[in-house]
Amino acid sequence: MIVVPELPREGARRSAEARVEEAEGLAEAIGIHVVAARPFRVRTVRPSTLLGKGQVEEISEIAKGEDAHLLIVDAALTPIQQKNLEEEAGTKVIDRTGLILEIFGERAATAEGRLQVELAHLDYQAGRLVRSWTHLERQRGGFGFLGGPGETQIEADRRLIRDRMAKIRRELDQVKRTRTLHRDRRQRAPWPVIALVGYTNAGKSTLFNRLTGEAVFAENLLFATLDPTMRDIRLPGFDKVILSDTVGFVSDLPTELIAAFRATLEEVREADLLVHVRNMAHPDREAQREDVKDVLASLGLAEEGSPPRIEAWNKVDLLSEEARQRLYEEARRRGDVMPISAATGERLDRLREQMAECLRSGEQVHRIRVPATDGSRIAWLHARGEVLDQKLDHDELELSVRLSPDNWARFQAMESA
Ligand SMILES: Nc1nc2c(ncn2[C@@H]2O[C@H](COP(=O)(O)OP(=O)(O)OP(=O)(O)O)[C@@H](O)[C@H]2O)c(=O)[nH]1
Ligand SMILES: [Mg+2]
Repeated sequence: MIVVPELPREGARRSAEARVEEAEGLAEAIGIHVVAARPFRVRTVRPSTLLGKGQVEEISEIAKGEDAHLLIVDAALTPIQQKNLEEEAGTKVIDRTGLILEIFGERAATAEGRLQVELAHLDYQAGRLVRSWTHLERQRGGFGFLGGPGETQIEADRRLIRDRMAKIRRELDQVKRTRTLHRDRRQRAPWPVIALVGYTNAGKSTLFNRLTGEAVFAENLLFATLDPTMRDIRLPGFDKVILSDTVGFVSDLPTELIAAFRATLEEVREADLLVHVRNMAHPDREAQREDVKDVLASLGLAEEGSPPRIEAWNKVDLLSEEARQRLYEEARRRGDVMPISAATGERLDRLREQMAECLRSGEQVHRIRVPATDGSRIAWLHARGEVLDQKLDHDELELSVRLSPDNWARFQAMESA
């Protein structure tokens, strides 16, 4: 059963119904069969259980009546609150962070993704009393942290967890080095990169498939995509542009996971353009937009020099004619947004044009090699561009520099001079 606590400080940023629906979507994303889901308005927080005493009793009643084995609380619980709730409600309890970690645990497909999720989960677990979840494990099988591995963790003390975390970090470093090598190889070619970002279920993968002609997993499922995928696309005036589909964001994304996924989202950080895909048919689209902005900011993408952003206003096919016309109107005035439908293909040509235009006017990161002794050219690059990274490779200096198209052209002219 799912409980969505409406806390006093939260205000009315999003509707209770939409939160219930999202929580259900999250639970269903890992095959949990939901028997009851409802909001509870919390007027004053009872520190020991978050929810009020009467509310917990009511929840316990419903859980018994519905024969629910698991209580999902759509909030962040302290370890103590979680334990107290388990005792008072008579079911296992998992909070929003735990639920999201579960989903990521089940979905992460690459070695790196799995390591990162495990790291995030250990971090979360280190602060909690570990329980056994064997009933769920039997029900679902799979990778879930709810089960098997949890058993061994029961005996494990924090020290063991820390040792494991240290080991995972070392393995991750190794994986990252390999990946950087791959990326270097790709980036030496001067193709611009566009990354699709946005709230989970906004339609990023559907748009990705439309633009690339590929068939990556796009489902009406929260967190359908976890690992970034990249493909070439053609845009007007460009031989080749690389498009990247990425993991979707969600409100209250566990901080452990933000840290863990920073590396996976490196493609996003190094992109030349971010296309923020939004589900314009969602009642909480504005709140979702804020959530995405928050996550991007926490990834260091709100600073100057970050890639430019445009918004793809997706799912306009689901809107009334009148609402759709309003969006078209606004888009005409603004120029940095494009109403589209990834499902019907509506206005995708215009989105392509807009992306191309943005790339042309925007700055780009170039990977440049110059002889280490060529002080004047190195100084020029530092003066004209933003040097993101530089390293010495034998007697050459390899720099990642963000340059305007003008300066890039000037530099190339210098080089051939
Ligand atoms: N009606 C309509 N449905 C769409 C549109 N774009 C995507 N969808 C549907 O929305 C659901 C989610 O689409 P995805 O492309 O998987 O969304 P995503 O942003 O990649 O989601 P995550 O990978 O979970 O972050 C699917 O059921 C799509 O068919 C659209 O323009 N109109
Ligand atoms: Mg996706």
